[in-house]
Amino acid sequence: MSKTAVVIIPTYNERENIKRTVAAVLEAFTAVSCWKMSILVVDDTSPDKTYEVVRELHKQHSNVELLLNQQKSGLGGAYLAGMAHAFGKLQADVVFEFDADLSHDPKKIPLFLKSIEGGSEMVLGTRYIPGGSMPKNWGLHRKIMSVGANLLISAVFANFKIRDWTSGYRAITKPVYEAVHPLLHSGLFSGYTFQIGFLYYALRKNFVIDPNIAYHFIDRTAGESKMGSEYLVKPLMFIFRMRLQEIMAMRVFKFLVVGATGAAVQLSSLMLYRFLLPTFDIGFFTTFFVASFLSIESAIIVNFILNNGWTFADRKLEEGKKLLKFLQFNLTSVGSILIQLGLAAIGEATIGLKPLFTVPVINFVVETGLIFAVTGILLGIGWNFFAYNKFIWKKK
Ligand SMILES: Nc1nc2c(ncn2[C@@H]2O[C@H](COP(=O)(O)OP(=O)(O)O)[C@@H](O)[C@H]2O)c(=O)[nH]1
Ligand SMILES: [Mg+2]
Repeated sequence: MSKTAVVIIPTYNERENIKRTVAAVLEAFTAVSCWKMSILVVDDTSPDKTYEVVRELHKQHSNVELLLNQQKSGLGGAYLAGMAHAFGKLQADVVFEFDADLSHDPKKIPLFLKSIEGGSEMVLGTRYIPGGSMPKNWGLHRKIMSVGANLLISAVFANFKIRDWTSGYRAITKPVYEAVHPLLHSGLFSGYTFQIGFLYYALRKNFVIDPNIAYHFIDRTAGESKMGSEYLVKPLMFIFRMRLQEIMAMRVFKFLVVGATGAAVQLSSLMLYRFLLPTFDIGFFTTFFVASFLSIESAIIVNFILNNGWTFADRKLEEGKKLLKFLQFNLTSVGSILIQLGLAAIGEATIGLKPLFTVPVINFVVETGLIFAVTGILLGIGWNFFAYNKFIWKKK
């Protein structure tokens, strides 16, 4: 049984373009075998009555359909409505995103389908790889903006395999749609945010994505673009918000926040104990050692509670094991102190304490001792993270 693919074309005031676009896509269908191909135009009741032209086309071609929205719902809203209709009533296995202004070369459609036959679950048309390009008539600054924005997105998500995050030429299989569309709603995900957001969630759900169908983006010759520079801020906010959420969910980040909290507790409680202890009249040195010990232990307790409840919440300790693990936790902390002292001792014995250089303006002299201390602290932090993972909150 052959599979079904629906090319979804959202339109808003594309009266001058839609006829040529539909003709070109139908022409491209003739090069496709083994797939049942159709076109679904999603029009938001365009003031220029684009939908009337589509109704005429539907009379001539049984595989050209119109979905008419009563209100303008933006690019994202149009695609979500179109996909629901295509995967539902039209029983599509794959849908295409395709612009009405002939910016996308329909002759590439068979390549997208080939990739899906080869196992891809989502396929991206891409402008910024060999074989693809931006419009010749775009000025240099517009090209730089376009490439720059996409490079920025790659950098923020640390994913340079995807070169074109905003391209509106894509093929999407049903499983991807079903996993991703509940996470999007047209209000928030309009314009480029819809394209970036859809791709972002497909990536996070680990679908097989082929980002390498190169195409030459042709500038529209009729009608107006709906995407102005006002569409830039929302996508930027989206990518930074998502990335921040990811970083804050990362174990290393939580571990560092907890560590810093512990350090703050240690310092402030040290001051408190040194203020309170003299009332017991136990002498200066005893006071000093007891206060130091109590403040370190306070920090350890805070660290233990926060790491157990937050950093390692997914590996929370059983009630019965907590006491033993807490004692082990104290030992790992001793380990980190020993590492720091050991490094300082070795450094002093081999290199010795001497000034290295002076920071200009503030006249701060950097000494080898400072280097030993900083290295020791970093090693101590590394040891703690290793030991927590290895001994205290082991992977289950
Ligand atoms: N149904 C619908 N289509 C839209 C809307 N906004 C844009 N489009 C269509 O989406 C496609 C891409 O829009 P376009 O303005 O060409 O964006 P650009 O290529 O980034 O400049 C075109 O086919 C538009 O007609 C909208 O609000 N509703
Ligand atoms: Mg366009």
